[in-house]
Amino acid sequence: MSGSAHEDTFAAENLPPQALWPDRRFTLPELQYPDRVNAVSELLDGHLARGHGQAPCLIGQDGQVWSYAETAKAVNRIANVLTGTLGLKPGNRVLLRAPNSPLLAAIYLAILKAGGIVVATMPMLRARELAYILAKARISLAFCASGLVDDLARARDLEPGPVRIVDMGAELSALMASASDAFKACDTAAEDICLIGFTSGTTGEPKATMHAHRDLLAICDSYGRHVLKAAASDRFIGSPPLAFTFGLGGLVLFPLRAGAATILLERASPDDLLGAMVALKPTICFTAPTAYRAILGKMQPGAAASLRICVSAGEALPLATFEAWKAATGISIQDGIGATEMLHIFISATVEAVRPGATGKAVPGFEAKVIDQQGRDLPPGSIGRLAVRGPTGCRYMADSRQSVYVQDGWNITGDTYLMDEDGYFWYQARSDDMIISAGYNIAGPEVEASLLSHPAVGECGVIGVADEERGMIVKAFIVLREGHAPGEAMVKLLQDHVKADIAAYKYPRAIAFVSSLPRTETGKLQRFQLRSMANAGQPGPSRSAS
Ligand code: 3UK
Repeated sequence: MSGSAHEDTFAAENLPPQALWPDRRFTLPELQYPDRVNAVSELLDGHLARGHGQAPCLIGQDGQVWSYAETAKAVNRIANVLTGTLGLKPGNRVLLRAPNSPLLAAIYLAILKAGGIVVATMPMLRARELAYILAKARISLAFCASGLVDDLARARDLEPGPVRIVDMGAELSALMASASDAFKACDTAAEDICLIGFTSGTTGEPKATMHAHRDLLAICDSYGRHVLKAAASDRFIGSPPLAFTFGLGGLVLFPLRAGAATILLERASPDDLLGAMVALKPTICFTAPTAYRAILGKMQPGAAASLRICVSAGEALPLATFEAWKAATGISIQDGIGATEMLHIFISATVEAVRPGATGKAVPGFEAKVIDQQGRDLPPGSIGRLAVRGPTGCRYMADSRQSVYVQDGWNITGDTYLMDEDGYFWYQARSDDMIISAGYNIAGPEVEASLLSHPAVGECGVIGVADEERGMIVKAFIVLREGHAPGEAMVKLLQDHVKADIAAYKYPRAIAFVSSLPRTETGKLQRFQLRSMANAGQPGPSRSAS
């Protein structure tokens, strides 16, 4: 029997029409799942049956360890609370609002196990943004960290429907205390939707992507199994929140699939991450390129000695960051491009084959190609739009933008790429961020990478700004490292550096010095903010020259 287990049919009703779905390909034997599967039975309960119950599973910031057996019991308790007192029916959406922690991961798994649909949100969201999510995903139940309830309560008041908010502190503890630690997983179909992930949209309303139980396993058995190749002895660490699917995969799904341990940090600034690296001896790190760069500036020799694999995603990994990390730690950071729409990484470097500066090759199970504006395949060496397909793919919830992301069964990520003769993919820019200056196409990230290779530059962002003569000119916003002063001399120094490093027409004709760059909660540079700063004639949040 392969019918849905959902009693609440909201998800099925809001999937895009099947004609607009991407082609999903299950080309590897390990991607062939039974029609009925609950991801949590595979990721967690299976380990107990195999006698792995005493192994460490979830580790908190304080170093406190939950074994696989303890995690399974907590998950069962919460699942009983969900289906009992809280009245959860399979298919209901449950909102989560909390920083990463073992308890948050346990609640996440409990919702999946009970057949619910997780809608995890970034802790930084405010009432208005939360209200949008409550309405769009039709949510009536939420779990919230004690310190973050205010904005969620305000969001609820903006909403017509009732929303039960469970405080993850004392309230949940009390509910769990009287719940049984045994729970039989909901008999979900592999295709039952189990998570709705909102994109951290830089333009327009956030899009809601839908993923099924099968998809959670598919990223483990493609990227996880063939690229990451984690062992049960590994200890994962990282900064992305579980609401960002980069974090969900890297800090929950991959470690559990491998029977490994995962360190879940409530506070995960570069300083916190570095502190936890020293104290908790992780072996695999998932974070954004800017975090690797920030940590480098503060690292004592040996601080990262326990690490063996470092994964970077969310933004292109600048060559300068790759090289500096390699020099400091001996480790080649593995870049990988992923997307909320695809759930996780689909093109990645591998340990065996890192080509510095390139993102990498298509992850086993995925296909990737470069196409032109009309959708025709381009030969190696050409620059065009990235198209991918594989076991996962984009399904937006009730959103007309489905037919923009999925064309001819391929997922069009919105990135401009070049594929070389050997099948390595070289990132150029977001397609709508390409700068066209005096007829030349210039990719902002390439100019950023060049600037970052200068010792005075801490962080930078490059955009095109309107120019009468050239149509657009390249403008760089730069955060200088300590001990370097802004001013005309610095502008000239950095311009000359870029001219000597890459084709001279790409050099930034305008430079503004700022104290910080606008970033999303997932660590991405907000180029649209830089553009509006440039349009408003404001050089940036603070001091400036030029
Ligand atoms: C950009 C990259 C160059 C690219 C994500 C890993 O970032 C994730 O998902 P989002 O939906 O953003 C997707 C877009 O981000 N991007 C991501 N990684 C890279 N650009 N090099 C990279 N390595 O524009 C992409 O289309 O926030 C990343 C796993 C899960 C994710 N959701």
